[in-house]
Amino acid sequence: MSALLVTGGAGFIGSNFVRHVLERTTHDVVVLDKLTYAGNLASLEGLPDDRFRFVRGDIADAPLVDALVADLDPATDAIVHFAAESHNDNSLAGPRPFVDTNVVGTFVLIEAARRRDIRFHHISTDEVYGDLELDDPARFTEETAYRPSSPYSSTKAASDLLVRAWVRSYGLRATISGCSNNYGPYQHVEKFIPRQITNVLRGARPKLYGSGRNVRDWIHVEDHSSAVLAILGRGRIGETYLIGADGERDNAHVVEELLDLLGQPRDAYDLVPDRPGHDLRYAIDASKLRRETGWSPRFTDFRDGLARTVAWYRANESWWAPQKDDTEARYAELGR
Ligand code: NAD
Ligand code: TDX
Repeated sequence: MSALLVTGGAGFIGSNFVRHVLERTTHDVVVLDKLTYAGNLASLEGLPDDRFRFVRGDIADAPLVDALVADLDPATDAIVHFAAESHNDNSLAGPRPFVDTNVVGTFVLIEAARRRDIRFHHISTDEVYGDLELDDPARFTEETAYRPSSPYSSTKAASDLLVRAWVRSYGLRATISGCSNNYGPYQHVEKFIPRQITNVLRGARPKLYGSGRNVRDWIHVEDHSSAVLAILGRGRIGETYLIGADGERDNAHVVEELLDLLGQPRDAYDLVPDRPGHDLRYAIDASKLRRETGWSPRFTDFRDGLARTVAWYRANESWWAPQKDDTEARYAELGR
């Protein structure tokens, strides 16, 4: 492949993916991003002009999408689709943009891709499978039934089903990946790990929803990027691949580790009212991805990954400070 059209490339995972691709491959990259509250051009600073271009626009804008897709070569190029409204708490407070971007936006992209027969990779989430009991030995596989809980996860599930139908009905050359919770640099401070790090850096206490016992399966964002490249290179058309790095931790454990890394007592956090419908536990079995593509994660030491992430937020206050007050004002309205 020689060029990738990356939607949502100014967001957390998209910007990490773009940097990863430009550093490790010879692909050129065009980013299409609306620059919502979650998109940030500062996350794409310093990229090489001769291989990277940024276009501001909406994935639901069909004429714009068609024009960008017309520049792609079906023999060599691909669309990698990260753009989404991505935050569960926002989806509970106002679901409309989740339907517009995650469902309608994905529809516009796959229509453009199928007309020009462009290879398409759809970025999805483990949340489409709902949740697991804390003591259930099971993990999600590609065969697990869809059972999304939130407006966010239901719109991601809807977009997955559109992609699958376009593969079967129109022969769209697409793959789907469902990843577990990402952490690392350039993540918006509304999300769990950066919210708690930046709270402590500002002298406030971390805020744990409910009991703090909910479990997430953490993966470093660099490992997500390498997995997506592995699927683009070696994944089978029409297939879904789950991406995970065996990183199950409960939220209280994560906060205690962060407090320790930040030089605070491990119990210096507050419990706040729970998120409505809060999924209990996610856990991924990534054996299909490992078996079929040979991928394996590199950031397997979670405490070390957290320490690097803490160091990044310490060193980059100018990146996150502009988001922090608005984000905390939104949480204050929700009582969380
Ligand atoms: P993010 O919210 O940080 O970034 C989303 C980006 O999409 C932003 O730059 C935003 O401006 C852009 N965008 C939003 N609506 C758009 C539109 N209509 N047109 C064009 N651009 C638009 O999200 P993220 O955490 O980086 O997630 C990226 C993708 O990965 C999403 O599809 C998400 O569902 C998926 N995912 C995220 C995680 C995670 O832990 N964060 C885990 C699994 C899957
Ligand atoms: O302040 C907080 N306190 C807290 O206890 C916040 C913001 C979150 N939490 C809890 C809720 C979850 O159990 O931490 C866990 C992680 O929360 P989020 O960062 O909001 O992520 P989650 O809801 O698990 O969804 C994430 O992973 C899957 C991404 O936001 C999604 O885009 C992705 O699909």
